[in-house]
Amino acid sequence: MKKCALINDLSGFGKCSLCVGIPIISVFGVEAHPLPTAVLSSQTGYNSYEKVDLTDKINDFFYEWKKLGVSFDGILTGYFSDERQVDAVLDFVREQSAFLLVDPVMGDSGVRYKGFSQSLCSKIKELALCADIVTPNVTELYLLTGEKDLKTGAEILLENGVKTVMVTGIQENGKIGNAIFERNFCETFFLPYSGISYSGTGDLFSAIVMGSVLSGSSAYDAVKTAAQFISLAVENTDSVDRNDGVDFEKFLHLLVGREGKF
Ligand code: PXL
Repeated sequence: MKKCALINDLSGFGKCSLCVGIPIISVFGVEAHPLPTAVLSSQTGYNSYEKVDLTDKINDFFYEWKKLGVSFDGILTGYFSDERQVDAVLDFVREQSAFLLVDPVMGDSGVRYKGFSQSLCSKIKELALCADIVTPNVTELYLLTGEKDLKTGAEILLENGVKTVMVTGIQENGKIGNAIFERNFCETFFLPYSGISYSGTGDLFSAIVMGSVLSGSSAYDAVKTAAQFISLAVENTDSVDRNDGVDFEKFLHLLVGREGKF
């Protein structure tokens, strides 16, 4: 079976990060191997939460993985709570010849998430530039490139080594879009927008893209699969609080055996 390392946090409430990544990657028939960057009682959008930072353990975890002699087909990264975590991942990525998808988790709706300093964002940018696919939302693309224009921002990443840029959460004329940018190619897919931007949709997006690509789909088909799945899950979400995330569990079966085609 293919193996995917998932480097992300584990949050008890507010469906996101590893709680989303593990089931999604598994449903594609790919082994999910999590490495938690932090353990939280809930994601940081709630007013109060407890957090255990695992920065001091990350190199020990990688060391133990290396002793096992494992190699990965894919590495998917998400939330980091410290620059030193990103440095450890940069070393690990350079040692593996895995397909790298970096979800540059840094902010949303025009603001940085709590705890994301300028220097942490710069480190995440360094990692993002090593990636095969980067999946920023509109805010993160701006934080990565300083560009508000999506095409110009995506081109900066492409010119600096990224193969595919997928921009999520593009709001236009009451619709929500996801765009794919590659050298000399770009396309945006729009779907109806409910008006609520739920937490965790970025994590769903990056995990579905990774699962699709590792099961043989093109990046183009992977974006469509992710966008359609999230749209369906959002439409059928009961949560009143955006922090609770979307009810993706009800639709996991739709991804089984799809090989990236929804
Ligand atoms: O979904 C992004 C995310 C991931 N992990 C943690 C978060 C957030 C967004 O707020 O707080 C801990």
